[in-house]
Amino acid sequence: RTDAPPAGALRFPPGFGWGAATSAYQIEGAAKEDGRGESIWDTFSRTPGRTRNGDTGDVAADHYHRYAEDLDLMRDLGLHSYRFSISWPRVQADGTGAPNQRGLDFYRRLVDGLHERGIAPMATLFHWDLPQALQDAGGWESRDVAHRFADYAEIVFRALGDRVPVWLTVNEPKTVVQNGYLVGHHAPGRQDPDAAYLVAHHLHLAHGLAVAAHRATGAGRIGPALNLHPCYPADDSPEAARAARLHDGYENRLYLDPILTGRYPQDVLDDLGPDSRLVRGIRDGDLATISAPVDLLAVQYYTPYYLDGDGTSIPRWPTSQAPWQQIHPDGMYDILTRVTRDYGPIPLTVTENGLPTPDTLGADGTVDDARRVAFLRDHFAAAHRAVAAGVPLESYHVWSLLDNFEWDAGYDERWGLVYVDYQTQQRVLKRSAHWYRQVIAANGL
Ligand code: GBH
Repeated sequence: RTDAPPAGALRFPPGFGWGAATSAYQIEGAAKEDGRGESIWDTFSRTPGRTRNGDTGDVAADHYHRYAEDLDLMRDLGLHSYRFSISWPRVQADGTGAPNQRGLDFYRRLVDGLHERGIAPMATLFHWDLPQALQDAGGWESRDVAHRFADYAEIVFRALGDRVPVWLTVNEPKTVVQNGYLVGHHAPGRQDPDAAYLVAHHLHLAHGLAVAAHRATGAGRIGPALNLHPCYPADDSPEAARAARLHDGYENRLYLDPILTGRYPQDVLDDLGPDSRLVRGIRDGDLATISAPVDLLAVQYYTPYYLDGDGTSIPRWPTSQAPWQQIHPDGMYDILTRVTRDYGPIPLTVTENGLPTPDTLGADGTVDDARRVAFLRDHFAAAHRAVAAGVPLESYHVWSLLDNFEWDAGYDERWGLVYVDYQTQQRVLKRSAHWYRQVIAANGL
């Protein structure tokens, strides 16, 4: 193997946390077990035409049954931290009322298994699998759902207590807004811009109410998990500069500002107009709730945008197997340094970054994902430059630990460090996993 560069060429700070990430619906399967209710992703993926090949998360990587084996893989990799999400409908089948103990027990076993292996759990409360019953009651268009989320969060805080050192509230509210309510490629599959931005407000409110519940009943640290995108103007024109700035408002500041500054970005509010449901949906006190102090900010970076004067995103860098992803490692540096510059020295963790590759299991039993190795090496190096520039980055989680259900792309896109043969559920460490183990051991490249 020539993957390993000279040891110590790029050393991360002592104690830097190396991790990997997953989410419940994407890996667990066991869709009908132990009292789990249905989520909007069950409904969506079972609706013909919604996902590639009609794929669903019914079985996924069967992690619900194979979690002990997966914990051993994490230990073999040498992970310091594992980011997973908790399935709301496992904890409350209909999203309200008494907790389902069997659902909570699964996460207790998982968290205990992490501690036994010296791996720090990082739990996301919501990674898109809203209980279907709450969707039937209006979903995130309903302000009440934010309060139901806080109740759910409190149940989880009480059940897992001090065994989870880092909590994340809502994974990528923007993706719910854009893919769930604008483009419609994700559950609940709507195309309603006016609803979309009200949904953004209620997701922010859910975040803030969960932070309040955490201060009252939780332990450890808590923060939001935002996917951020540097937005570059495609030329030197003032039109392109303006378009990039507004796009930055919709992609980044609409999510960062309410939480970290207690204000919505005025350019976005102006662009939406005074009659938008977002503007009309903001009540007195909401922004104080939303901007309750957080302990850290989780950043997820996949791709930049490059915008011409019309605001059209134009391709500039090579794309991955995911057509939306342009590979631009400097974007990692740009977004981390920007967040620190504009929002102060809040502790940062990268909770997702990764690449899909068309992996196959070779006749010799290996999986050669050289492109993933190169991608991660370049992005780790960019993060290292950001740390050297003073960014308080404390950990980095690769998306993803395992190949899994990639939402509307189904099982076609493989994002894992670990290959999953879905026929047998056999796990095989890819070349990138072996390489990552060396990175972790060396604390650098
Ligand atoms: C993350 O989203 C998710 O948190 C994670 O669950 C997911 O598996 C991972 O990234 C990899 O995708 O259909 O053309 O409208 C990343 C942000 C937002 C990127 C939605 C893809 C769909 C573009 N994603 N977007 S499109």
